[in-house]
Amino acid sequence: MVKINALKLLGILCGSCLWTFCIGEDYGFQLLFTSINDELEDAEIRFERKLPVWLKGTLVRNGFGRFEMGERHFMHSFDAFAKLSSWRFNGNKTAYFSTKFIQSSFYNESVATNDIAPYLLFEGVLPPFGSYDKLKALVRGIDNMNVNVYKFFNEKENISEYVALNDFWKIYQISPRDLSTRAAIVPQVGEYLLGGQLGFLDLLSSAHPLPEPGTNNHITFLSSVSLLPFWSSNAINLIRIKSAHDREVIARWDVDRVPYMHSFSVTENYAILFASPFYVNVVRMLQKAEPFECLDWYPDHKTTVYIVNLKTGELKTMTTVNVFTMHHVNAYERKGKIIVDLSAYPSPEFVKSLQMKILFDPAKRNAFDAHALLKRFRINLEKNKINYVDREPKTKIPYTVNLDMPTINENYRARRYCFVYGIVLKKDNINLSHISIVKRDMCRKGRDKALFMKYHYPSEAWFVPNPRQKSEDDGVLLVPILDGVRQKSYLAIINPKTMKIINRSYLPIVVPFSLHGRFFDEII
Ligand SMILES: *[C@@H]1O[C@H](CO)[C@@H](O)[C@H](O)[C@H]1NC(C)=O
Ligand SMILES: *[C@@H]1O[C@H](CO)[C@@H](O)[C@H](O)[C@H]1NC(C)=O
Ligand SMILES: *[C@@H]1O[C@H](CO)[C@@H](O)[C@H](O)[C@H]1NC(C)=O
Ligand SMILES: *[C@@H]1O[C@H](CO)[C@@H](O)[C@H](O)[C@H]1NC(C)=O
Ligand SMILES: CC(=O)N[C@H]1CO[C@H](CO)[C@@H](O)[C@@H]1O
Ligand SMILES: [Fe+2]
Repeated sequence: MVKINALKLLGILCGSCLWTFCIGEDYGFQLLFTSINDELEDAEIRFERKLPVWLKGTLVRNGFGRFEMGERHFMHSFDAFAKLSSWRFNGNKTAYFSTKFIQSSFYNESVATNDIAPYLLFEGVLPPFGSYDKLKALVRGIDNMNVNVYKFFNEKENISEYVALNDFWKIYQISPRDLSTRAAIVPQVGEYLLGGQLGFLDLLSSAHPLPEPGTNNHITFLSSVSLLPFWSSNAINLIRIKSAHDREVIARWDVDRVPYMHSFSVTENYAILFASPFYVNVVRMLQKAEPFECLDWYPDHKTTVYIVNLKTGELKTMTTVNVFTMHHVNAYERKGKIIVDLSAYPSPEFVKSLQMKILFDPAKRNAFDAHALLKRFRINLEKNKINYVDREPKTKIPYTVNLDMPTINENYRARRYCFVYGIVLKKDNINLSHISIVKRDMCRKGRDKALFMKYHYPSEAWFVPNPRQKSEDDGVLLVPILDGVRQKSYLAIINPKTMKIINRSYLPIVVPFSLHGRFFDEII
């Protein structure tokens, strides 16, 4: 016994020396961005303590799985091959873990050729594609749906449809039970979209659709980039999703330049889009075929805010301060105003910084600014005015306002709410690897909470409400965390009221960084 412990200790010490020597003190952080090629289906996992009896359903998450193929690798982490992971809670104290790659055309072709196949990527590959492959990539578009999963309800057929998404119009249908990939879907809408009108690239959309309150529909947007700017103008379309295939246009309006937008907001009556001055440069896009190299940021320009009436399609356009956002938190209407909360950045620089070479270099990854700041915008439609506040209400934990990857109790979507859960990278404002899970109270001061464990690296926290919910934060947070010292991932179950880990289950393999996910309570 003593002998084993001594050996273990020696192992840990040596391991530590090695890690310290190689990569500073961020034990295991790199594993978040290291390929894990294994796949699993229904591996039984054990929680150390018994699970809440009401916790029934499946958490499905999407994210990164593989960062190279053959001799070629991705330059930007966002291009990693999509890999789904799921945790199924059977409701009898047992749970199963599964993880599989999305078998997209991009993935299949890459595996078959043992090389990264030429499809459009956010950034390039090394060694780079030749010009023929670049052209091919531009024509084929993005096929790697590694950002989010979502459920659409198809009223006509009375079925739920599960899809994997990226920031693009194309989606993949998936099976949440076994994580298998079904088919790619490129929905058709209206006559004047998608090939109906020559010279448009109907490409950019959102990986974050939102429910349309009071209906089974969802809302998203689609940007139409004109390839013949002297002939036709660019446009943004607000789209109603009636099923994975069935879409309708709520409104379409011309824009001078097409902004990159990752998410937006929906209230009972309106969709609100923040178009930051971060525009697609069409000419460069045609030359380089790498979206991240082809977006121009204007730090002195204002942000255009589009407010579309969901019922009438009527559009209102306003402007506000220069701001960049990846994630809107929530929005709602109150006393004639629209409240929109978002996780804001002073510029998109942060997104560009998530390149592999930066993530693997402690000095470089600690050098860029990773802090978001929650901002609350109040839109007065009658007076055509927008104002905003940040750092309100005050908090004793100064970094809870710096969260991104915001999630809320979805029962409070488009309604007045208080609690946002999120993660804060660089909690100390120094080390990217110092990641804290936080709870931010947008209503009252003094109720913010944070959970930080050194060498533990969490992804987005998903809130599952207790079905007999008594308060907004009555439920659990499910968070995949990489334990850098043990070099293993586990799923943490956190009590949102205290932000303490109630229990956890270590997994048979590492789950690399995952972006977004959802809990489907009907999948058991
Ligand atoms: C934090 O980063 C600094 C360099 O910026 C490094 O010296 C230090 O070891 C890091 N600490 C941890 C715990 O990773
Ligand atoms: C729990 O439920 C799962 C799925 O229905 C089933 O396969 C398993 O045998 C059950 N285990 C126990 C201990 O009841
Ligand atoms: C990828 O290959 C798998 C296995 O052969 C197949 O089931 C799947 O349909 C293929 N994906 C596409 C998009 O063709
Ligand atoms: C829709 O399907 C559910 C079961 O999946 C069923 O209970 C319900 O009656 C169906 N509704 C209609 C209108 O067919
Ligand atoms: C992390 C955590 O809270 N683990 C607990 C899970 O449940 C077992 C059994 O009750 C406890 O011993 C662990 O401490
Ligand atoms: Fe996102």
